[in-house]
Amino acid sequence: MFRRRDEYAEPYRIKMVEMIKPTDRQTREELIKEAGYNVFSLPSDSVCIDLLTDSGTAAMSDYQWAGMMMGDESYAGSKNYFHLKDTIRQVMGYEYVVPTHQGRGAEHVLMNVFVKPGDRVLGNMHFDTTEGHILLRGAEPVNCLAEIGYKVSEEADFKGNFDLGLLEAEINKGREKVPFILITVTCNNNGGQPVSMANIRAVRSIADKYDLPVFFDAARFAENAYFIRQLEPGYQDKSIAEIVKEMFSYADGCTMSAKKDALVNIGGFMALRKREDYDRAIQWQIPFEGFVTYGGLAGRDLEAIARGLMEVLNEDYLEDRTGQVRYLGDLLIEHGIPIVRPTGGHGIYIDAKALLPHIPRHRFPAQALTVELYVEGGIRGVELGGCAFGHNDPETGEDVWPELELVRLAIPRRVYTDRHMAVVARALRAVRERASSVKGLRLTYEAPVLRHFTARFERAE
Ligand code: P70
Repeated sequence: MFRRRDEYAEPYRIKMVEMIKPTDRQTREELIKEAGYNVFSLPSDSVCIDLLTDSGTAAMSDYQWAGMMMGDESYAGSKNYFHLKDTIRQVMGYEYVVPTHQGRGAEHVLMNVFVKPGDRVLGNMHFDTTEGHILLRGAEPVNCLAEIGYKVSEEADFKGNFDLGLLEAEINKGREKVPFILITVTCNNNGGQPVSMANIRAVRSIADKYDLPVFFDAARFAENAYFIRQLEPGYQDKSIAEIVKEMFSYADGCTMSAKKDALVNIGGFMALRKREDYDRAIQWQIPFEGFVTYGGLAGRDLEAIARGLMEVLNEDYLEDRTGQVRYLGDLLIEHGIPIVRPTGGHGIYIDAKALLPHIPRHRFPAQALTVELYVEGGIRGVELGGCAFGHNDPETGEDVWPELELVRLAIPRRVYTDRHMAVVARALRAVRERASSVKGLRLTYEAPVLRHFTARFERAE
């Protein structure tokens, strides 16, 4: 099913390197305190191994860089836009393309076109920016993830799947309040877990029964397709390109953060099947993102996306990419670190509640672990737990906590080697060994939406 890591080598060689600046523990202690115990506020050159995100952090290929020199920077009708449009038609099967500055720009357009105040947007598990945009429209994000998706230590193949019964029950609470169904591939919040083709197909048939549109949040569509190829019966002899085409055939369009599976440093788009949806989308794109053929991006960025979308379909690349994530996961399991199982497509998710059971939810165990990992090894992960997804209920004044309290180590694409992974594993083992002395954090500042990006903390005694 999956080849061992030492049975194959990286399917690329390295042409340019970026030096990493070493830091000492004392300096890191001072820097993290200054940063309000929030790794988003650290200067990146004080980070040795940066696993904050796999978004916009990929190493582009020589072919993509060559494309950057071919940028047509015309305000209207850039040839790179037409290249991107042709590529998206070929890869995804959608005719209409709305470039945006990044994924959330596409989400903004999608929500403005389809969502009204009081609506309920159903998905397997909405990502935080998606949730933010739904809330900003005065609507409600509703997750219909299958129960197994919340069970961090239980092994199952497609933990990003919808609970189809729950999805239908949610539709039946009021069909007219549901603007569309959103399938996020892979499911970022619970570990980069894939959604099976069978589940996608079933979501489509439920949508047809109620005459609802279906969209993908396609940020990691190629990684999802790779898991389908490896794990789902009937797909072993299909190419990634064929699987991707079938996935997208079940939806009316997608939003995409090109910063993930288009292997670029910036960009996004919305792709649509129907002309009438496109005509409505560009009414929001033009004022917020830019003219229809560039949408906030330079021509050279559009070219790099077009080239990246083809490159990401390469099976050797996807094997190496997901294989490196699994390699780190296996090392952590060996070191006794509780992680979400099985490992997903783009990162490792550590169960902070299990590693730091003495820290209560309101002292942010996952945030505390993120801080400790930085102090220990200069490694930057990100909290996806009570700070990112928790909130204070304005009516009851009570804290509302998400199901999961995770620290994510997202692996940038084609950037780090397996030895970097080994260093990460060693640092985490050191934190685990002194886990009982790790202190929680007190929240001292929070913004009303997407608070994790700018929150500030102090160490609690
Ligand atoms: C990540 C980044 C972005 C994202 C996503 C999905 C499934 C849409 C978007 C928005 C965000 C992030 C999180 C923590 C630290 C840094 C960055 N995900 N849908 O790393 O796309 O960022 O292009 O606006 O995962 O997972 P965009």
